[in-house]
Amino acid sequence: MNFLKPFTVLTLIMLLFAQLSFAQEETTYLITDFDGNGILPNAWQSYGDLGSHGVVSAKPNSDGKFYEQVWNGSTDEGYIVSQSDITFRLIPKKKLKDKTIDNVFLRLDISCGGAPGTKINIVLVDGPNDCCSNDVNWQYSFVKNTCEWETIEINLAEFGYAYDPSNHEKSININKVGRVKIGVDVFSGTKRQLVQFDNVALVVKDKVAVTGYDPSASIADTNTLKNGAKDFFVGIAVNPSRVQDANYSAVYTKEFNSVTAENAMKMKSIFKGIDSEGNLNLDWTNSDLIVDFAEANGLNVHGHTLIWHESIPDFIKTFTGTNQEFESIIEKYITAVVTRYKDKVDSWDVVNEAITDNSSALRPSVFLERMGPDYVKKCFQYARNADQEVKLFYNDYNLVFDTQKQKGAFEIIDDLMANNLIDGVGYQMHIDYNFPNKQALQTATALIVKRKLLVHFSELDVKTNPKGAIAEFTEKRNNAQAQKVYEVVEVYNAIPTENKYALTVWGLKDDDSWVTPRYGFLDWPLLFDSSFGKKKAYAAFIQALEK
Ligand code: 9MR
Repeated sequence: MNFLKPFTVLTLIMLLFAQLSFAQEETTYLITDFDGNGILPNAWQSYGDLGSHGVVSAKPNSDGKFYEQVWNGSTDEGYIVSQSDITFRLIPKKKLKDKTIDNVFLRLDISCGGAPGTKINIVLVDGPNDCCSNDVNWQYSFVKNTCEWETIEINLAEFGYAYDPSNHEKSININKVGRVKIGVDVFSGTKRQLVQFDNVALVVKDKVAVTGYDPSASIADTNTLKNGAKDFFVGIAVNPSRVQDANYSAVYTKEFNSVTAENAMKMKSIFKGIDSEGNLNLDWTNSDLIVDFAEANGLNVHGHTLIWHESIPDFIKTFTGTNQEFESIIEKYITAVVTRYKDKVDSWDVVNEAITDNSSALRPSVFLERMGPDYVKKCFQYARNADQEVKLFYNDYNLVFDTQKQKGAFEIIDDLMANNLIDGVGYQMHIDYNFPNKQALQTATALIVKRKLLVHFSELDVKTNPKGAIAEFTEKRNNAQAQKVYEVVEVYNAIPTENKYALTVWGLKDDDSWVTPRYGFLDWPLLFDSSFGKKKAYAAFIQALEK
């Protein structure tokens, strides 16, 4: 047993005493302590490798007093979840009836036994199988940076979906906790990684301490988003009609110091045709309006986006010339746009959303088809040739939690870095009020920071009604959204200054958002309500900056 263990046990005893004096506030269920010969209390049923009497020293180096899981990594870097290595399972026998997801916590002692930086997944399985079919698999990922034993406590509400993205919209029904299996799963890695754990418990709290966003704190009207952000831009997605509308432009210029054209700088808006000599017909009306507005008001411009499979004019989709001609047209297009806005646009999303969902492969597109798998690199090279100063970004969605897509994206990014063609990565933050969790945001952000690239949290909006379950914006969702915004801003603000670029909100008012028309459910995803009123999410943004 690790020499630190007695302290952990002591801490637990103290915690138990503390619980006694506040018995009505916290109830610990189903604790399992492997010191006691791995005996499982009646409340737990073991499953899988544990055998019928609790822990078996099935793994090397385990003394049987805590449970140990070892991964002898052989792959490049920790992206792959080894499902076969989920060997620890406890099935609570007792159902936790009438407890909401907000007040049930998983508590456990954990150590990484000598490999700091070990990535850990804890998995909840709500269903009959171990993995995937018919199950709802929820996952909580974090990186353990020190290997001292520590007691961690995770709100079950912070678990995100694991293996099956179609479970994304499902919630954990706490009345089903009786069928939840808890697994600890070690991410693969280049070196041997190890996780040890003990004293696993489900804790039900009557009162949940508020961390993060404080709904009772008021924000002075003189505060603004941009003033709170000391070392990065706070951006807003705009469009031509709104920059000309005094109600909007007043808020844009008061609160924000950077703009992104929501649609006006996409290929479909600018590229109108090709004449018989191969000259491009480009319409700058809308893009100029936005760039001029930014210039007149001293705002930064982030360009969005040169190449995106969803914004292609028909004549490009159906182009009948040779591949060589196609490529030359794309080069001309990128060169023309970047050149026109040289010294005016500070940064470009060069290629947007190039990777297929839940996969590391390039998304099928006319660009891939006509220019080959190197098309991303070619486009970045054209942009770089046109302007050596402008910052070049790769931008995509779900990169925080779609580990396959993340892997594919960083393969591209690493290749671009090797060729000195990229300055930053945009994580589109189209997220939900309860997903992804803060830890996942931090872990994914660290992947950009460690590469010394700029981080753009682009396209922030926080869905409050992803399943269409509510008909009006409830106070509970309002607070939950504010808490999620708080976490996003907190994570962004904590990254080193040299890696910061911008945090961009994808629209001003709830009723302006693309979310409701796209998903067909009424939603309230932004920082301002439909009357330009500041929402709790707005206050949370500022609070997180003041922390
Ligand atoms: O918000 C944009 C919406 O108004 C457009 O109709 C749509 C198609 O051009 O694009 C939306 O913005 C997308 C962004 O450009 C790229 N990431 C996903 C965004 C939401 O769909």
